Parts: sequence; structure tokens; C-alpha cells
Amino acid sequence: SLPVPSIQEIVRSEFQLVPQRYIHENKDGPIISEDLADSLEIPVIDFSFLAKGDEDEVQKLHLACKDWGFFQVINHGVKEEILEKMKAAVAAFFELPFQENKKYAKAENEIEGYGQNFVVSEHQKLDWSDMIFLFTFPSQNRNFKFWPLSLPGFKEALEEYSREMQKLAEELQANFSVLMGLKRDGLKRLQGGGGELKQGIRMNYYPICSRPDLVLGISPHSDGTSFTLLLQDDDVTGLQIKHNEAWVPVKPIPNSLIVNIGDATEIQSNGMYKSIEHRAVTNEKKPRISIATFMFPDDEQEIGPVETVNINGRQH
Ligand code: AKG
Repeated sequence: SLPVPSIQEIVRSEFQLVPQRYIHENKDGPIISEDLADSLEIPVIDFSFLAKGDEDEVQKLHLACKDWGFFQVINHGVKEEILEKMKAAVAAFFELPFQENKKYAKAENEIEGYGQNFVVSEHQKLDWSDMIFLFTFPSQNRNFKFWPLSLPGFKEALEEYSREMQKLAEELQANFSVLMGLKRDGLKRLQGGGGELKQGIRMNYYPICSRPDLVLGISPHSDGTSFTLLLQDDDVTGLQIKHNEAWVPVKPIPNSLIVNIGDATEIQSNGMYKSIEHRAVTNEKKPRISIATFMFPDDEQEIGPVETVNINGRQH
């Protein structure tokens, strides 16, 4: 059974009402207006330059990780078709009847499967979203009982997409290694688990909300990852990141991916790079989908500041 209701079920049955458990009395921090946000965009990294070892782009990456903890990646080389197939598969899953989604429900206190984030108390505010989390790499971690295998195209789309994310992640990790004064495979060697990056994907669905001012699609959090790659709808904004004490909305660039530094990288870089708090808001016009690919060190691996970071690591 699910610890909390499906938000889609609530929207289907009583759309005009926002149940008390979803109302955030004090949403913290000022919000940067959409106008102002135009002049405050998160850095854009051209992945094709990174992959060629372009020094200026590497320096840009360094500043993005240091000053923002977030950046958008363009020219990443992942075919648009693969991104579109993935988004379509996720949309199709969340459009299934609740009875169908429920078959993949996660067990209480487990991370994998369909349902909400950890709900730790009866009093906790709930998020205006439904999600499914699946482990994707190493491939032997795939737990197919949580995969909607009867949904045409889902497995293929996720396998293809996760493979592309793994490749991107390897290249990003190699760049982070160099920026921390290590060899390209330095962080790979420090992550345990035989050097294979561990990957899990969370697919989020934010239904419309009649009172987006009262709720949050996902509550503020930082990611306990090495780093995270986010794919989102091109035409609906929702992600906001904390920057200089304000929430800055992130305008999606079509076909780009958003990358954010997670806690493990903040620790390994001895605080040089920042794992930034972020959240998602909803709107009353259009549902939104986002797909977060989390890259983790191995569970058993102890993480600490990389020794070379202060000696050889990039200084600003
Ligand atoms: C998460 O899945 O952890 C997110 O932060 C998703 C944010 C978003 O939907 O833009």
C-alpha cells in the first residue's frame, strides 16, 4: 500500500480543492520574478567543447560548479529522438490509471518504485507530484518488478536513455576529476563499486494545481549524489534553485540537460563546488514532467575531500 495518496487521484477527483497536507504555510525566501530571472540565467556549458578538452570551457565549468552548483548542458550529443522517447514513455506511465501505477508501488521506507519521496511524519507537508524511482546502473541492480514492462516502449526508452546518461556522466566525472587536480579517472577510482558509476532515475509528474501559490511540486532539497542530470519539458518551467538567498527559476533550453552538483562532490571538492538547494513549483495550466538521473558513489564507499584539491585543484 502507498503511504500517501497519489496526487493525480486527488486532482482527478477534487481538482479545485487543495488538501491541507499539501499547503505550505511559509514558503521560504523571496522569488526572483520571471523578468529578473531573464538576466540571471544559470551558466550554459557546451559539452562538445568539454569533450574536446577546450580550456575555456573547462574554466567555465569550474566557475559554474563553484558559483552556481547548477548549469545547463547543450550539444551533449544525445539524440533528440532519445530524449523525446523518454519523455513520452514517462508521460504514458503517469497517464495510466492509478490501479495500474500502483502495481509498481514502493514498499514503505524503500526508495525504489512508484510513490512519493520519503514521508517521515504524519504532519509532514506533501509534495504536489507523483514519482517513480528505478535503479538503472550497474545493470544488475535493475529490479524489473518495479518497471512497467507491459507499457509499450517504456523499457527500451529507459534503457537507451540511461545508457546515454551514463556516457555523459563518465565524461563529466572525468572533467570534475581534472578540476580537482586528479587524473581523468581519479574520481572513478575513489567511488568504489569497481569504478562503475551507480545510477538511479527518478521520473516526476507534476499535475496542474488550482492553487500553485499554496503548494510545492517538490520541497527544497539538495541531492545526496555525486551529481544529477535533469531532463525536463521544454515549455513548462518549474525548477527553482537557491542563488544568493533567492529562488531563481530555471528556463529550460530546448533539448538541453541540467546538471547539478550533489553532496558527494561538494565534500570531495572540499566545498569548492556547491550542492545547491532546489525545488519545483507547479502551475494551473499544464502538467510538467522531469526526469532526474542521479549518479552516486557506491553505498559502501566512504567519501572525503580529495587530497589534491587544495594543491592542484583549480583556484579562482
Ligand atoms: C528531483 O527529482 O530531485 C528534483 O529536484 C526534480 C526537480 C524538477 O522537477 O525540476
